[in-house]
Amino acid sequence: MTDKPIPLRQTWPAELVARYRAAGHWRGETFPALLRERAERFAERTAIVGGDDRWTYAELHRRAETIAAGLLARGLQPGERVVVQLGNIAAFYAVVFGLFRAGLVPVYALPAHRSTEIAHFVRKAQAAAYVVADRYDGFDHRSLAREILALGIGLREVVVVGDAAEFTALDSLAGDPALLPREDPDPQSVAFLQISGGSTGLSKLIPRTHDDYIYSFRASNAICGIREDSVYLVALPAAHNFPMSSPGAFGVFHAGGTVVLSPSPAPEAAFALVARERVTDVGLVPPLALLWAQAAASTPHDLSSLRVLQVGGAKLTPEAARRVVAGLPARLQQVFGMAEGLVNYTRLDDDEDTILGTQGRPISPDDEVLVVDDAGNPVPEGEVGYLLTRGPYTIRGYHNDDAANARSFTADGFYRTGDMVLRRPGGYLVVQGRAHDHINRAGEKISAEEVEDHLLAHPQVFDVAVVSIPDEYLGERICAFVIPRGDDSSSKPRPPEIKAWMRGRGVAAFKIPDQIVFVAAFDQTAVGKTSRKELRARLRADFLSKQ
Ligand code: OOB
Repeated sequence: MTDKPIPLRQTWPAELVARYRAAGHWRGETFPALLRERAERFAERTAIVGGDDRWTYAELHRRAETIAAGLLARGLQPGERVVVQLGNIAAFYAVVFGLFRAGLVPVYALPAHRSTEIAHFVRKAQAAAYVVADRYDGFDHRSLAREILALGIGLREVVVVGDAAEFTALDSLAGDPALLPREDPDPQSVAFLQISGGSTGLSKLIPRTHDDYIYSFRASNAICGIREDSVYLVALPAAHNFPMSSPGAFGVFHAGGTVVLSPSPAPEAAFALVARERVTDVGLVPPLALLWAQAAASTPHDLSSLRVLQVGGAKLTPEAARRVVAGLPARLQQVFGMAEGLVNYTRLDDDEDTILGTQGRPISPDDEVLVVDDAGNPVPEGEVGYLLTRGPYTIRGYHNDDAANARSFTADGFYRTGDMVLRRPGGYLVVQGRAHDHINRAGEKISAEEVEDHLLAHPQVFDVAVVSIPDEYLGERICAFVIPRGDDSSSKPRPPEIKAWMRGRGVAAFKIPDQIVFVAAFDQTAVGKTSRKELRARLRADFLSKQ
């Protein structure tokens, strides 16, 4: 790649750095040191259970060291970025800790991502390498790797877990330990790039530092009661921020507990693991929590080890919360978080009204939360406004995206979350929805604009508006209103064809519209005066009124 690498940076003003350190939030911990120390302290304890793998802390550490030296021996340079697309397999954590150890920077892709998303991450992060599983969920990731390499966008190395074909096998990596950095990284440096839910267009890259991220899950551990004897089930995709750090797998590693990986979040797969491994904690999105609560009534598996059931990623309504509480033998904890930083939890000892009716309050006394009106002025407590936040683990800017940064951050460094909330006494937040068009499909965030962009490329699509429609199971589903090209109805494409065509463009399956509605025209009277936001709102309202 000829482009000069854009440096990874995430900086807070000096007075805030001093405050976060003085408060003991930022302690100079780093990921390589974290694993090394846990491997000393908890050497023979089980760190990870996934498939046939059952690794102790010593084993995880040994594997990470080997991967780190092996990647450097392959010519990767500290500071370079590596897109990691692995499912819920033990190797995910060995790879990620290996990258940290080598000073390489993981970029977390989800298993569902396809060529469009992966190429975007490689370009935006200027990634030098891509780590994939040979196959996951029936999909051959090596063919995707071939496609990305053929684009000639700077990728030099592909590492494969399993059958590597022409690529480098993870298991073959080896290198002289002398290649490894002698010192731990700067705790203020960027450890990895997480991806945003993508409220407009494709996902943005979120640089998180060692200090800020480790603080977020160490403090989460205290709130969620994660300890050495905790057994945490990763049911959602391991690369997502929720099961990664709220308190997630990293929280559990910090505490010396055990992380169990479920290949699927469905009750059939997960319940057997809960019973066999005596799982104590799990995080789910609302539709899954409802499914679990329903399936628990008739399962032969013993779920009595469950202590805390966390639900987040999308709104859990009070009624749904009641059903979850009634159906499962665990305490409910609502989690309202974002990959950009801020995470809110209901506390385990909160009263029922708070647990059922709010999305919790921030982790940190130094999380600054503002709820403001259109003009940016704070609204009174109990009134709905836009949520802005700043604090010791919330980013101050995206990587390599000036336009998004200008939009998403205020001059004094508050992140505009895009969420509408109201604040109750005690700082508890109740999420009301999104300020801008974006679909929260069972916790997967989808940009209406991104889907519209794809559909507009279809030769028989004249215009399109993509909206979220309330859905009993998913929370929201994707509905595309399409004006076909020409007036010859025989040329009108059929919805399955449009869906297949979009799949063929190499986009994650969760972005394919669930429903396609053909319309003759969008309201002509307002043409030119209507923003897409208003158009989408009107189409949604019309559609729902006819249901
Ligand atoms: C989590 O992170 P992201 O980055 O995938 O999505 C963040 C967005 C929030 O801005 C909000 O719109 C929505 O997801 N959200 C919720 C919610 N939790 C997240 N909306 C309503 N109620 C909730 N409980 O989704 C995430 C990151 C860390 C922990 C948990 C979730």
